[in-house]
Formats: sequence, C-alpha cells, structure tokens
Amino acid sequence: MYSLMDGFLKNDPISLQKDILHHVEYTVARSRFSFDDFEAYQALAHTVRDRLIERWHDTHIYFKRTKPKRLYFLSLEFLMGRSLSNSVINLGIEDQCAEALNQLGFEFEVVAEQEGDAALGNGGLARLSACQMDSLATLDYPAWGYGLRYEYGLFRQIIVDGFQHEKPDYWLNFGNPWEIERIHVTYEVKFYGTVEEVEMNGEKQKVWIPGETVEAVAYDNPIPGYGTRNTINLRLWAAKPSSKFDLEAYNTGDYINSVVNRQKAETISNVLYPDDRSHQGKELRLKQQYFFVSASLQDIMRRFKEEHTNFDELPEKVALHLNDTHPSLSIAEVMRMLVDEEHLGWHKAWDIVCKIFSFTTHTMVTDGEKIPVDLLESLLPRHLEILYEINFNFLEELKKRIGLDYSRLALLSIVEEGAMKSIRMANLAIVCSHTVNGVSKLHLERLKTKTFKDFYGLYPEKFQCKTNGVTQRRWIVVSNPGLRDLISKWLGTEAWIRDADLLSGLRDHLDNADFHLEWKMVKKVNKMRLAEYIEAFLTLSLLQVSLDAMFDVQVKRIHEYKRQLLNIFGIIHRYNCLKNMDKDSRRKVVPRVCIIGGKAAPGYEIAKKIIKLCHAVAEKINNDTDIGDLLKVVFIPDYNVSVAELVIPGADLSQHLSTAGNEASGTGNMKFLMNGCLLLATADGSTVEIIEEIGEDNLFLFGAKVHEVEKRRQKRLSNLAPLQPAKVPLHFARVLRMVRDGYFGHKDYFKSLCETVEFGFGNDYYLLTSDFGSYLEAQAAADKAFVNQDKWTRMSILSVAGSGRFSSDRTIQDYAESTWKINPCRCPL
Ligand code: 26Q
Repeated sequence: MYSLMDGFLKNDPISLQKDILHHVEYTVARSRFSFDDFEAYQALAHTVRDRLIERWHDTHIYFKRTKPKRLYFLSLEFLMGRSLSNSVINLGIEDQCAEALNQLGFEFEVVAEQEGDAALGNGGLARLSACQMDSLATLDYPAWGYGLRYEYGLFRQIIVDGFQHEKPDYWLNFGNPWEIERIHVTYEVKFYGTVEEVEMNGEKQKVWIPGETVEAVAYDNPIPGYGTRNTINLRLWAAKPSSKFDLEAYNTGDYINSVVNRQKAETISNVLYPDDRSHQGKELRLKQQYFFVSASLQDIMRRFKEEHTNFDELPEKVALHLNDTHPSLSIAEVMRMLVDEEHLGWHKAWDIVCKIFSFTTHTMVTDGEKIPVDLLESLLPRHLEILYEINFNFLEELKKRIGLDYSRLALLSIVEEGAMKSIRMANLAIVCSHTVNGVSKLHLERLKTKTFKDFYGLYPEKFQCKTNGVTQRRWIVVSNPGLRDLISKWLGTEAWIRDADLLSGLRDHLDNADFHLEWKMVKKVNKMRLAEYIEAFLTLSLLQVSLDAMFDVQVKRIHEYKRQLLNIFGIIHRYNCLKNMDKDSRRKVVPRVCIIGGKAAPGYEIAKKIIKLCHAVAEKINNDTDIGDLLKVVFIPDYNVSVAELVIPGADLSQHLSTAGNEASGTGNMKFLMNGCLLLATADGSTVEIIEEIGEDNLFLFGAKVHEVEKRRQKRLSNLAPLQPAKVPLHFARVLRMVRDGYFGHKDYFKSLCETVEFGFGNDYYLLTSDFGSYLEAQAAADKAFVNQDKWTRMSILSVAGSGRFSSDRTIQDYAESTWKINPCRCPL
C-alpha cells in the first residue's frame, strides 16, 4: 500500500516504513518478517526511487511546458558511485529514512554500505561528469546527461602477492534499482555498408545503405537536485540485437547462426575501455562511440522536432557539450542528419552545427585521440565523406586567412596524412565548437601556448577556462557527516550546501578554542573509521595503525606523471633516516601512516610495477619491529568512489605530486581540501588556483614550476650523461640503489622501473631526481606543522574555508552563463 498524499508519496517515517515493507514483500519478494541488510537496502532503494520518479516526471512535464533551451551533456563516462545516501540527502529525507529503518531493526549506515558502486568510468573525467550532473540538477538547469550503460564497469583490482590482477566488474548482477528501463525508447543504430548517389527532386543526393543494424535501448537514471524538486535525467544506452536480423535468418534459413550473430550486437555496450590512451584505433571502441552518438542524437532531434518545426531554431534550443573528444563523431552525425535526412543545404547545416557544439578537453598532451581512416571507411563510410568535406571547407577558409603555408595547413588539418591516415578528433572538435574549454587556468594557458597554439592563433575567442569543481553534497555532506554538522553549527546555517562560498564564514572562528576542539574531534572519528577499514582489509599482515600518526594519503590512478614513485622513494628515505636515528631523535619523529591507492591500466606495465614496489616496501617496513608505529605503509586495493568517501575524510595530509605541466586540473585535491586535509603538492593544474585561495602558507608546495620543467629536462639531457651519476643527489641515489640491488626483493622485476629515472635509459622524464630534495623539504615542513596541532588545525580550517571556489556549482554556473547560454528552469513545488 503506497502512502499517498495529494497524489504525492509521503515522507514521514511511518509512511516510508510502510513503503519499505511493501517493497520487501512485492519487489524483493521476501517475507516482511524476515529480511537481511541487503534486502533492506533493495527495499529502501525502491522506496526512494519511487519518490525520484515523481519528481523526475514533474520536472520533465515542466520542461516540456516551458520549452527552455536544453543542455545535452555527452560523455562516454560517468563515475556515479553509490546512489542511496546521495539521493536521500538531496531529497531531504535522510532522518526520516534512518528512523524508518531503525524501527525495523536496521541501521541506515549499514544498509547503505550494501550498495555497490556504479563505476562506468575511469577516473577524473568520469567523476567530474557525475559531480557536474549533481550541480546541474541542484541549480535547476534543464539538462540531460547521455552515456553508455556498460555491463562491465571499470575492472575491479585485486592484489595477489603485491601484484595487481583485474577482475570484471559485472555490476548489474544484483539488479540496479536506480535505473528505469525504457523498452519503448529505442533507436536503430547502423553500421558498415556503402554510400550511393541518387537523384532526388532533380538534385543529386548521397544515401548511406548500411550493412548492420543494432538497437539502442534507453535506461534512465534520475539525478535529484538538492533543495529543489528538480530531478534531471542521465540516459544511458544499452545495445540490443535488432529485429532486422530475424528477417535475414528467415531468408537464409540459418537460424542458429543468426541467433549467434544477434548476440554480437550486445557486445557493443558490454565493457568500458580502461583509460589506456594507446587503445586508440580499436574497432569496438569506435563502434561504442558511434552507437552512443547516434542513439543520443536521434533522441535529441526527436525531442526538438516534437516542439519545433524549423531547424534555424536549433541553436536557440539545443546546446551539445562534448566531454573530451570521445563523443566528437557527433559533429559528423548532426551534419549527416541535417543534410541527408532533413535535406538542409550543406552551408546552412554547417552554420547551425557551429552554433550548437561546445567542447572541453581534459588532457595536457598534444597527441590526442585519432581514428584511422581505414576503420571509418568500413564502419561509417558516409561519415568519412562528411569529415573530408568539413576538412576541405576548413582548409579552403584557412588558405584565405594564412595563405599556402603547407606545413601549418598540415598541422591544423582534421585529417592527418602519413603512414596511417587518420582523423584528429581534437582538431575536429575545435573547428566545429563555438567554445573550447580548459579545466584549470594553467591548463588553458597550456592549450593556448602549446597543445593548440595554432588554433588559438586562429580562434582566440573560442578558448575559455572553466576550472573544475566537485560537489560538496557528495564530498562533504554524504561522505563526512561529522564535518557537515560541525560546519552547519558554526555557520548557523545549512545554506553552504547550495552555496559553497559561504564556507569562507568559517574564518570567523579561526581562533575559537571550542571550534578547534570539535574540528579535531571530527577528524579523529574519521581517522578511526579509516583505521578500522585498513585493519579489516589487511588482515593478512595484521596491521594496526596508530591514530596519533599522521595519515598521509595518495589516492588516484597510477601513472608515471602522477609520480607515486616519488612518494615511495620518499618513504624509503624516511625509513633509512629512522634506521639511522638514536632513541632520543626517534622520540621527536612524527609517526606516519602512508596510504597509497589506485588502479593501473591493465596494459600499463610500469604502473603495475609501481604497485608491486609499494607492496614490497610495505612488507619490509611494516615487519621491521625496530620501526614500530613510526612508519607504516598501506596499499588500499580497489580504490573507487565509495572507498574515496571513506579515505578522504580520514586523511591528514594528501599528496598531489604530478610534474608541473602534466595534470590538466586534478579534482582529488579539491575533495581533500573540502575535508580539511592539508595538501602537499606541486604547482600543477588546479593546485595553482587553490594556492590563490588559501595562500602558499597553508599547504606544502614543492618542485619545479611549469616554466622550469622544460629547462630542467634539457639540462638533464645535456649535462648528465650516464657516466656522471655523481650529479644525482645522494639520498636519491641511495634509495634508487636499494630498489635496484634488490633490498626489497624482485630485483629483476624492478629493473625497468628503476630505469625510467636513470640516465641513458628513461632519462627521468618526470624529473624525480631534481624534485626529490624539494619534496623532502616539503615533507619535513609537514612534519613540523603537525607537531604544532594548533597551527595544523588553523591550516585545516582555512583549507575548508577556501574551498568554496572549487564547488562544481561554480563551474556549472559559469558554463551555463558563458558557454551553453541556458537559464535555470525551476519546477514549482
Ligand atoms: C581514450 C581512448 C580509448 C579508450 C579510452 C580513452 C580515454 C578514457 C578516459 C582517455 C582518457 C580518459 C580520461 C581522462 C581523464 O580522466 N582526465 C582527467 O580529467 C580530469 C577532469 O577534468 C582532470 O582533473 C585530470 O587532470 C585529467 O587527467
């Protein structure tokens, strides 16, 4: 029996309880007198889902009625994590749900823990999409997210003997209560075939005769805003066999083979590609991209045509955002739809296309995504023609502007000639988008002066900075309830949950002793939670960690440029120092628990060796009774969104060590900042802007600045031939030698890892050698600050107080106003 009030579901604890029991009995099909935590989770999730659906409907009816300009956020990755806590908080029914469960003998936290992560993405870019969806909903923007419903999300990392192994993440095994399958929202997506020219109304017209058809089915995921009724949609596509196959089977009589072939269609949306940028040029990846693009654009165009008849209105009604180059086939697809299907002239269609697309790039590297022409020719022959025509017109325009400077023309061309002729997706996205966004000031500067220098010369007005942000709803309210209550108490309001700039008000209490005490207590409780997790997880080594130690954390994808190796080398150095210390000096040492976590792309050998080294070092140090609590090393396996929610609030110090000029933005730093955790970081990506907000004195900065990096690289190469190892700092050389000589075992295995930082081999491209001294100094400064807990707490408070600018609400508002030109559209209560 549903608890209805005026047509709406009621949210008091008794009504919620009734609905939970209803779902236990009729959805989960368990007895209402006997169900476990997981079943309680399922029933509560369905209870919450019902309420989401109500709001979702109201929101969409309201959008339909008011016909605002809509934003379509196109991304191949969304890292949503868990939904339950986030949803009940955004719906404002947290306490009521907890009470309803309590009376049934369950605890909300325990029930929420039953949920698995939705990990339909790799890392930074994908979690950013999730944060941005939360902000779009909260700020009432009429937006839709579009993505793929992978059946296997990002691989699960398990560690065997210190080595990473990948296991498939079949996340739908236990059902997914948060999605709504729309069996009637389906589109045909076509591949292969030929292009033919036909006469139509006396004019020649290109027609694509496809060779294969698969069906895209929509799965809707409601995204509730906080403090608003607005609930927007994240529509994910799954591939299903098309009924077209049946016809073929009927004709050929080959029934069994046709069923087997049908099965192949479903592989398109099967699995998320790990972020291994060398994966380029794989047919399945290209198929995924087009499958996603085609289904999304058919859906978007259908909605547009329901409300409008004239395509001239498209730019006033539709904004299409390309989240990196991955969905940029959309450009060719919109051209194809307008020219081939809607019969608009090329120039008119082109004019429209150039007004609707915007693009954000998430990388510093010049050598971006490319699609081999061979592959396109067979999979999407008509799109290839369109891309050639776009490029031809672009080059013609270009010649008028810059003359016949062929080397420049070749650089700017969308088509790369050469051994493997290919389409440069970034060039395509830049040429066709009205805005090209960088994700931090430093990133934008790089784009202008290096990565896309020539394009910047052509279209300076297109380039904009939209510094990333993260949502304080997930990264404080959901993950750190203690801090949430403390902030609200001292600010005297919860308004900061919708307006993060209000966090600056915490500065008013900077010298208040009670505030300090409560602040430290919150951290302590979070450290306790994290310590319990570590102890439970690492039962094999029977590790116990001291709460008095500094919890020092580096969690992110494993990559050479992120320099986890620098962290490990620092740990080994610390170990050496401890070993050489007398008892008296040891008493003054700040104990540390060094926590590292992150996944290595399955094909990235060096990253995998870094993980193994981390374990080898941990084994040596943790088992050295001489060291005790002074130093512990922990690798947290399978780092994902829900692990992050536990680790980040419990950290004292967090490390962001990328060689300056490599991290486009970084968003982990913002999450730690919001949780009152001090940063030890290089001046890279968005950290530069964090410094602007909180001042250099409130974090531990080290390493070469961007402008010094290039110089140092050159210098190293010219000065330091392999014969001059004496130039390598002593401490660094010693640590390297220990790994090299097998002090941590696995001598042969670690050889190639050591070589990455040795001259004559990898030449230390990421400058560990030259940053090592400065890194150790920053670490010493962190130790010194930690001893003075008053000072530390002040720095911690100032970090949270200065984190307002790094809310994704600020980023989204900026995009909405200056890029997408969309207005809030708030569904009335
Ligand atoms: C490409 C081709 C084939 C298969 C996979 C990919 C692929 C997938 C994911 C390439 C790159 C990615 C992800 C990139 C990413 O996460 N970049 C990060 O984006 C964050 C949000 O803007 C930034 O904060 C980080 O600095 C940036 O590294």
